[in-house]
Amino acid sequence: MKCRTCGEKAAVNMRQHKLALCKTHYLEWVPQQTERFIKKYAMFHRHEKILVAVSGGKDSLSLWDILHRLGYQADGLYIGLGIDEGIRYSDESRRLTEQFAAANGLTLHVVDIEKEYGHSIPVLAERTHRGKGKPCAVCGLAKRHEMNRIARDLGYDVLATGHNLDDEAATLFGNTLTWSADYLLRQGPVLPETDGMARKVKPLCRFYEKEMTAYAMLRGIEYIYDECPFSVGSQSIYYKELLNRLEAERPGAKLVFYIKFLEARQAGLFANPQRPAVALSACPTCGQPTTSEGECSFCRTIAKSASI
Ligand code: Q46
Ligand code: ZN
Ligand code: ZN
Repeated sequence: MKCRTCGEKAAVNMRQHKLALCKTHYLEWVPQQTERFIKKYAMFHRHEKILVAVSGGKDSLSLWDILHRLGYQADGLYIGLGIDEGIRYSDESRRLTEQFAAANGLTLHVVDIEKEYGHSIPVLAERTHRGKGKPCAVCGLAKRHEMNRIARDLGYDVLATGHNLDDEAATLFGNTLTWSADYLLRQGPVLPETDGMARKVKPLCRFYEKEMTAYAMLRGIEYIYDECPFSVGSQSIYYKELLNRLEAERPGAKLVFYIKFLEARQAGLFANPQRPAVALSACPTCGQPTTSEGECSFCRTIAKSASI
């Protein structure tokens, strides 16, 4: 295979795009495409301050790297979950994130859940009996809460996460199997800001996971190879495997599934004009918007963990 741009030996062959590129041209193509998606979906402007949620994995570190290379003002946020499971998962992912920030002269904010709220994520989950043996429900709640808190308190305009096409297609597949209209309506490259909640964007949502792996490797980014130990056996991994089987037979199927959904959503397919808007009020403890009458679910979880 030859690079389409220069004719040299290709380093990456993307059957899904019928495109092969050498290392140099691949490392140019990825930021160019990202910039195109940022503009196409109106994610953010040059003057806006971006907070990138970084986990130490290939997607979020690559996203930070790309935004930095494109000249955006992007700082990082690492949330220490306190997950060990015999592989020092959180310690190692934090080390790699800090190493990346230092090597590139970037600003990184670190929030340690245990220091901030008294317990690590696995302990919080255990003490509050949320999540049937897995801490993922509490983890997701805490990550969303902390990302919003830091974005609001430190004055960021937008919060960027490293979700790739495989993540988005798997979520979409799950939501479609159950026709979860509310989730379908909210899923997309941009979730607009609401009172007290930062805008959320996913600049990598149209890149295949393997494209991000290739980017991280060709850029020499050192990232944590292990997935979070609690992700083993999750529904989203199962959906990703199913979609990969489809993709193997029909290259590009995953991308078409996602893009056609975005077009259908844009055309109003999932909007229900009769549905009343959900009323939100400010949590009396943290101030973040919530659908509950009193405290938000995160503050209730923290209060419960302290009372046991
Ligand atoms: S939710 Fe669950 Fe993830 Fe949290 S505990 Fe690990 S697998 S990190 S995306
Ligand atoms: Zn080339
Ligand atoms: Zn709250």
